[in-house]
Amino acid sequence: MTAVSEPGTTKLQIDLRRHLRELDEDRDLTRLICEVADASKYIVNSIRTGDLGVAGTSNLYGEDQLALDVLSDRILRKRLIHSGVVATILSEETNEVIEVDPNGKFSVAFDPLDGSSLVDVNLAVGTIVSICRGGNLLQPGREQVAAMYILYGPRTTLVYSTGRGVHEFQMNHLMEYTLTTENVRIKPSGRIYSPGGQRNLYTEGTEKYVSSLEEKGYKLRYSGGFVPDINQVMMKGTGIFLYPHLRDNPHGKLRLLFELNPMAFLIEQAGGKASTGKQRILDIEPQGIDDRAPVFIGCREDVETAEELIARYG
Ligand code: FDP
Repeated sequence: MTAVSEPGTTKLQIDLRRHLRELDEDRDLTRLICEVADASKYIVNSIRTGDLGVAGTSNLYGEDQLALDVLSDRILRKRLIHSGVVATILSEETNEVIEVDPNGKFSVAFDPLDGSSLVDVNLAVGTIVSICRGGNLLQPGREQVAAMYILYGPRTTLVYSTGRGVHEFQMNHLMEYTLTTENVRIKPSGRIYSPGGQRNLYTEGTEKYVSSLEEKGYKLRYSGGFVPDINQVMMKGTGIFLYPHLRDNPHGKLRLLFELNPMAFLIEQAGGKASTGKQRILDIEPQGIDDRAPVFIGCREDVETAEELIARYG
């Protein structure tokens, strides 16, 4: 892989488009990633106006408001449709497949505002995007050509990979994304765990797993937002996030096409691992756009320990 700078170094002057160009990325893919980045500027603005946009209410001027997740969906969808390079899009918000252009190069699945229920309590939320070649959305995650997320926290950051490492950018005062960390790497094991789902519904394997982490002194860090929780693992370079199969729900909660595939792609690119507890997330053959799966994602050895305990105890 040709890196723009040495691993671990910081270059504030490189913007997203230049980074993609210097890595010699496909021009249409560059365009698509930059369209998503541009859309996120409008999304962050909507979040920051403090106008919570509860659907069915009106704003100061008596205009009808859109819920923030609906608004974010419209912003992103419009940019993707006008990019000129997209064949098919699918949003977590509307759950409808939109055939944009049969000659388009890419299919895009996205969650425009993941964790939107956290906006009104002022916790971090994010946008997640998965990009595959061709118009077929139901491809296993290993076929993704790129994945990215944008985290709307105290700072707005964008993390992307086109299969050549994982790179982090930060939005500056001009609302441009500039490179902050190139070639993000995750350690083999960690000291943080983020457990989703109700503990009293964990299976024996997951319960033994979480207890083993606690015995080893792992600290609990769970925000309830998938993007900030994954970003924590990514940027601290350590940790494990799980949203497991539960006794009353063997499929888990998180959705394969919009959440798990893009995050698994990014985490693997950074040297981590992502598993259902039984198989690699990126090898799952999707059966439908609603597919969900349990997930153990983060430091490689921590995911492997989960797999061992689940194989033994379920
Ligand atoms: P949310 O329901 O608030 O939209 O998949 C959505 C998600 O949030 C993830 O962002 C988050 O990791 C998970 O669900 C949280 O689920 P719990 O509320 O069950 O913890």
